[in-house]
Amino acid sequence: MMSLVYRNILVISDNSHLCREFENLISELELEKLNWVFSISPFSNLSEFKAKLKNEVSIRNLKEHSTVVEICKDFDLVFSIHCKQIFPKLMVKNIKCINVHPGYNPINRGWYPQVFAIVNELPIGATIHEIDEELDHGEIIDRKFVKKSITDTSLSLYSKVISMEIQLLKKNLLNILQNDYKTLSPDNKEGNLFLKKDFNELCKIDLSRNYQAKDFINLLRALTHGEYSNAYFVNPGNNRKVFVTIRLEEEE
Ligand code: 0FX
Repeated sequence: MMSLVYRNILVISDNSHLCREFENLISELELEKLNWVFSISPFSNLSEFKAKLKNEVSIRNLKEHSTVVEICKDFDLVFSIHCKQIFPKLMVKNIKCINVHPGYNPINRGWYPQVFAIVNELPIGATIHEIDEELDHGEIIDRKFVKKSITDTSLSLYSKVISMEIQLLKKNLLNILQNDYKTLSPDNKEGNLFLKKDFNELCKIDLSRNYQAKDFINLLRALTHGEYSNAYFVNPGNNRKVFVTIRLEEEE
């Protein structure tokens, strides 16, 4: 007989696709009997989440002290499924908080990990870890690399990482709910940390800068992500941004 330690569980997310996958996993593992509550950040699109999820969704602003106090009172476990709000100290000190991160900690801490993995030629994967007061930094519950190929763009690599996050959740969710797992603390806990401002900086292409061909192709691969307008240079004729993407095709 499975003995679940946690029963009142808050899931905070700003990624509706992954959140839906998480709901599916709850059904697959027949865990609906637990008290699952789904929330998003104030800046996410509530109607998008309402349309996608089976569960009810509400907004929780972690900058509001009263909200955090209420969470600490009402829940004994919190999952961040790509939640873009920083978890306040009060919360991480009082409740078990778990993060699902689209990077291999501590190599790929921070924002848009696959972008920086391509630019800096770093390995990449996914991680489930306990949340501490620093970003993507807590004790590691599980992590796994994905294969990065020279033809990957940000989007194709991101898809592999998302699949790995789902696989890791499938493998670890029951153990987490039973509080039955061993954590790992790497020697160099700091690793690499990249932020949104680093991404914004990468996007500006200086037309007078010299690059090695490999580095320039890597930069464009890293900034090519479906319909997003990321990399750009400024048209000297009219000062308007010109957005650039790359298409890679390996011969048969
Ligand atoms: O939810 P998420 O996949 O993840 C982000 C951070 O990367 C992650 O480290 C953090 N733990 C989580 C809370 O938030 O982000 P997203 O859905 O906003 O973007 C997904 C990918 O789309 C991103 O990795 C790169 C790409 N993208 C996104 C935006 C908004 C772009 O290439 N350009 C953009 O302007």
